[in-house]
Amino acid sequence: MKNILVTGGAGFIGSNFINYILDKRDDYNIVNLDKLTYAGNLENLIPSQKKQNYHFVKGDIVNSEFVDLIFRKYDIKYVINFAAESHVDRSILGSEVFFRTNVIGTNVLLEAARRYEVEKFLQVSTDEVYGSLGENGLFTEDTPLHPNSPYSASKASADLVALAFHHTYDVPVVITRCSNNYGQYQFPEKLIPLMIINSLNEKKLPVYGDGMNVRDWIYVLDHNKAIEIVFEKGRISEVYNVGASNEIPNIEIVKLILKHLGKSEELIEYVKDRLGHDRRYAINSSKIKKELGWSPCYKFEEAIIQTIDWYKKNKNWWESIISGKYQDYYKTQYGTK
Ligand code: NAD
Ligand code: TDX
Repeated sequence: MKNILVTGGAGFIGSNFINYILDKRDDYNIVNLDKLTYAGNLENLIPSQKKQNYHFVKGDIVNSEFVDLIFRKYDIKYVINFAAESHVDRSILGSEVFFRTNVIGTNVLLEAARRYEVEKFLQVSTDEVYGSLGENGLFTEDTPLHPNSPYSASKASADLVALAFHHTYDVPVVITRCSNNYGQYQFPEKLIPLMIINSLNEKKLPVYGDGMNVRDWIYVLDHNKAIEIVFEKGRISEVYNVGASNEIPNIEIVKLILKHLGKSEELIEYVKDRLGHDRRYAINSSKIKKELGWSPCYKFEEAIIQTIDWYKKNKNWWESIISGKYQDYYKTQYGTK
């Protein structure tokens, strides 16, 4: 039995990971440590909740005494760190909590990993640490770090802390850097769920700038399969890029959503651009493919339709989220409710 601390497991990618992994493995004992910020939602974990090898603990990764207690109580030997403040726009509105959770929190976990001599520490990172691309080229693992937003600067810092803990103390760290995810349970502040939900509600769809910024989209389960394989077979101190070679300008995604839902393109509203908006991300994943045998399984054309239909069918899930505090965020970010 592997005792694995999964942090941030009530968020979008972490909850999909836990549900996926516990469905196929009974040799993993998962302890999910999550602060339940606005982005954490235990409803995402209903498929896992009754399993004997799943445990939930509410807590903050920044709290070192509490983290220490969890490592001791559950005899933690492995860590997969998903916990983070994850939204670029919120980091532009206020960056402090990003550095607290993403940098200090990762440092606290690494200190505990060192004390308790963990056997592997997987840091879940992002392609945004590389900055922005021009019209050509792809991010490889050797692309210099050039984060442009407070969010990506905090994630790049966390990567450097993790690598330093390997270099200095031999903590067995491995890092994944994935491109933009989509799928079920994604918080509706992110492009795809926001546009789906606004379309369903016949609300305006706020497209930043000229809508031609490009993101490289991957289905969340393909990302999670990459995490599984890096966790099992990834070489210590290495970085693995993860992406599905699926570059799409934002406006095309927005139009695809409207078309599938049978809504008018008149709902599109071009709004003021995001500050410091990265123009293009695109990932070269040949290292993880060649070395570890991973490759994406899901076709964008099918998985995006499944995702749109999931939000259509699961109004209960998002209706409670978009009331209350989300409305305040929306007003601050978009100037309208
Ligand atoms: P999310 O915002 O949906 O979930 C984050 C989770 O972390 C939430 O459950 C939240 O409650 C928890 N959390 C936040 N602060 C915490 C703290 N101090 N202590 C404990 N728990 C805390 O994020 P996500 O989209 O699922 O992203 C997960 C990870 O993957 C992040 O590290 C992110 O940087 C990375 N990532 C995301 C994407 C993407 O497209 N969403 C792509 C690449 C990498
Ligand atoms: O209302 C919007 N209008 C708009 O045009 C929103 C929310 C976004 N956009 C644009 C900005 C980006 O070009 O859509 C694109 C995608 O935006 P987000 O969904 O906010 O994602 P992004 O900023 O690319 O970051 C995401 O991918 C990498 C995740 O949020 C990060 O956690 C991850 O690390």
